[in-house]
Amino acid sequence: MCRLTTIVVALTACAISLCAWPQFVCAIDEEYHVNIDNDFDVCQEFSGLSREDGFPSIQCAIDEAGDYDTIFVWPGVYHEELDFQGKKIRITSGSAPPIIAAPDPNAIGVTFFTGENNECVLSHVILAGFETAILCVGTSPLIEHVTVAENNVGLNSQFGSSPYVRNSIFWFNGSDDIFGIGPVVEYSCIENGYAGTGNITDDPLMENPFAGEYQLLSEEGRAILIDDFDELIIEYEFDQDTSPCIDAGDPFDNPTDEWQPSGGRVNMGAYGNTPLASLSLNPWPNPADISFDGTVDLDDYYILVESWLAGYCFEEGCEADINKDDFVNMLDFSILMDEWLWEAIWF
Ligand SMILES: [Ca+2]
Ligand SMILES: [Ca+2]
Ligand SMILES: [Ca+2]
Repeated sequence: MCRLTTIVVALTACAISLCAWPQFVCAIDEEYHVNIDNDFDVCQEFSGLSREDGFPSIQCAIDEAGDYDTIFVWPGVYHEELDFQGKKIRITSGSAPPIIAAPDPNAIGVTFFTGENNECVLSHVILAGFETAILCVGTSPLIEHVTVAENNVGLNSQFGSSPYVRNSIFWFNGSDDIFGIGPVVEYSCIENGYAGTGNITDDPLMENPFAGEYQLLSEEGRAILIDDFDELIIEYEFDQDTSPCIDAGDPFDNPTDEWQPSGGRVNMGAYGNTPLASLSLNPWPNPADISFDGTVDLDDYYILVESWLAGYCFEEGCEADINKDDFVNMLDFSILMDEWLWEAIWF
């Protein structure tokens, strides 16, 4: 036992010392940032380690990243063709989903042709204007919460590929949304239709996709990003219609990144499962879960008791008034006790 401990300590010390040498790449999961506001031609002038010092293009970040790193792309329109290079990385949004737009009409948006598997993830981005938005050649990446609109082909899957697409929207693509054999598509809105659990073909009612506005219409509220530097500030516009893609994502996904009312279920598309998700007309699945975290337990108890003792609610909408009779009292407390230890299906 003593010898084993010594060996472990020695190996750890060795690993630390090896990490000090630049030729050894150590397995530290890094977070890289991409910021379109930085000058486009000079990748090397930026570290990519913060939003302010973000790389000027997404491909700069892919080139720099190693396996298990995450690339946060900050808002803006990026005219690029991307190659994942077989790296086990996640590309996602830093705030409002970025638009990856075709630099020319023959361009391919994102190419997976170096053995990518489901540890290679593209999420929370919009792909628009490409000949082919996503091309898989013998690969099986995970593609979730993307909006793929106004391309010729949305996803082209070839040579034994089996990409897994979920919680996404494919709309206004000229010749086909999903082309080729092998894709598994679930909880997605596909204009031309595609077989798979939870898929729909209803008009997603995006705000104005031809003007670059891909958010989902909602009578309850469509988010407008006011500021995302010091703190996230969002205001809401109210529409005449509500998108069928709201609360139509995978019901087993944790929806708590969406602001309330979220309906307790993620939305499809690039904005789904982010603070900028369009708001829901559906109630949270259990009104006794006052804290909206998916369980009824001490969190909720403390909020209720605090409001009860004070004689009023602290939080907007008075969630502690579980039965909505304008009082926080024993009736609400008894509902909470009845629901004690309830868990949402995604918990
Ligand atoms: Ca929702
Ligand atoms: Ca709770
Ligand atoms: Ca009450």
